[in-house]
Amino acid sequence: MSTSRDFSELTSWYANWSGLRVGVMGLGVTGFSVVDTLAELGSHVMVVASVADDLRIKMVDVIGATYVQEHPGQDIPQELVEFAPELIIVSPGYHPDHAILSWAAERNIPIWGDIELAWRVRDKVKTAEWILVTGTNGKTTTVQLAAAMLATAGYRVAPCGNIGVPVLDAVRDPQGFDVFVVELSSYQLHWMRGIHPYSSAVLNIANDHLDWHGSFESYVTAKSRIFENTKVACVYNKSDRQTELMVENADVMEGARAIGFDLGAPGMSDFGVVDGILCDRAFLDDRHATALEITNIQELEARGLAAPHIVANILAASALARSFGVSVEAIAEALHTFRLDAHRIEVVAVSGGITWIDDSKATNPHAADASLAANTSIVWVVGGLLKGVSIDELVAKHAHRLRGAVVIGRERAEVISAFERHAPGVTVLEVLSEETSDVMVNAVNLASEIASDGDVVLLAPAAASMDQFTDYAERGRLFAQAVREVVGGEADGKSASR
Ligand code: UMA
Repeated sequence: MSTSRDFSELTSWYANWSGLRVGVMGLGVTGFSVVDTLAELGSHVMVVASVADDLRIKMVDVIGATYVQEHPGQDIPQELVEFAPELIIVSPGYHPDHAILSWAAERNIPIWGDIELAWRVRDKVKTAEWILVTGTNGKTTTVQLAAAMLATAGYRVAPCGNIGVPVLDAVRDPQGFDVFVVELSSYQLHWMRGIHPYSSAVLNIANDHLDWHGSFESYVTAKSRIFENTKVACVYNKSDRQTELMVENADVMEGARAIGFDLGAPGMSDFGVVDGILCDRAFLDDRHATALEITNIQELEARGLAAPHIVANILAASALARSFGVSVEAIAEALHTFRLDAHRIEVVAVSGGITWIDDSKATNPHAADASLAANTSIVWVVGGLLKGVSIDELVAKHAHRLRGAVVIGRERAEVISAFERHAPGVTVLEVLSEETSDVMVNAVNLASEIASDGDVVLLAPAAASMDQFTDYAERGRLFAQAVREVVGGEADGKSASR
């Protein structure tokens, strides 16, 4: 059963994957895309997961792979040991210290993420260029913006990756794509090797997922991989020195340029804002003396896209699109019809002078910080899974704008103690029920006890949702539903400014 496989040759869909024994970890959307791909390539596949839905387990059987249930804390499954995998492909949600991964590493079994497999087999239909996007916040919006700009310019484009569509699904699309815009999480970047992106962007870096990565340094190290081997443009945030350092330290391809963006006036090779006009000073011949106008803040205001963090996302996406040759006219046209997803600073109701805002997507303190900073008199609905990140600094920074707080989530004690230490004058109420169906109804009732005319009730939990909800979308949806039931009011259908 010893391995004689030369992995350096497995760099094409048409290479010899046949008979390769691959252990796949996880049977969520990623794991299934990996199993399905490898089965099509003729590999022998065993997929291991602690829980998986019945339909996926059945489909694994139908396509001729084997599913093995793993019991965390117990020995490596005997079936996997006997299978003797030559390669392990791991889903992003697995912690790198997982027992099976340690077992594989001790045996020198290579471990890849799904992104590496997708890169190797990307020539199945048509070899698309890859544009990569990461950052603590704003990834999905930036990916959607860049994809919309590229599509308006006439390219066949696939937004994929952490956004919810496995890259392997895009690779296997029968019509093929010209370009992928890939959202990458720090989990995916941790395992990523050997990718040569066309352009890549890091939007911002703040504390998040520290429980997974162990420290801020290793989180940054994982994120830094995105710039490796970039061919054309490394896009970084001029207001976030960490992202600039990441570009400076990256091993990029000859000729790749560093392109900065932020809300200030752009230097040469940057994107920025002058007198309310968003400009490109990077992709034009005479960038010493001139700049190209992309759009202006007034236009963006009319479409609910003028919040500072959204403008920053627009500048980053424009930089990526311009690096690919998209005209400024096509970018402006794409912005004309672009709409933000739900749960991103969405005004769900205005009633009795109180504005109710759903920013359930604020799953970490960095995102919640931007929401809080945009308002002056706030009743803050906060709490959830803190992911090992302290909320203290955030509470201290915004205490002066808080009329009160309503604390949700299972880790309420930590949140409440942050208020006791850093905002002792602020009224803090606690949602005691942990039933998914009750949490938001209780939260909205408590918030209406504190809020009065002119206040904003802001759901910006600074924490993940999975302790009480399926995901941030369910958390936001139940909040909006509770607001409508308890207080009524009109929604304006736009994003609020921060
Ligand atoms: N599993 C175990 N044990 C573990 C971990 C996972 O058995 O310790 C199994 C589960 O039983 C299940 C499977 O693994 O069978 C789930 O795998 P997964 O957690 O990697 O999730 P996927 O369904 O494959 O979705 C992943 C991303 N999820 C995570 O990174 C946690 C999705 O991002 C992504 O959209 C998808 O791949 C396609 O690329 C979600 C996310 O929350 C939206 N991402 C985080 C974020 O954005 O903050 C990083």
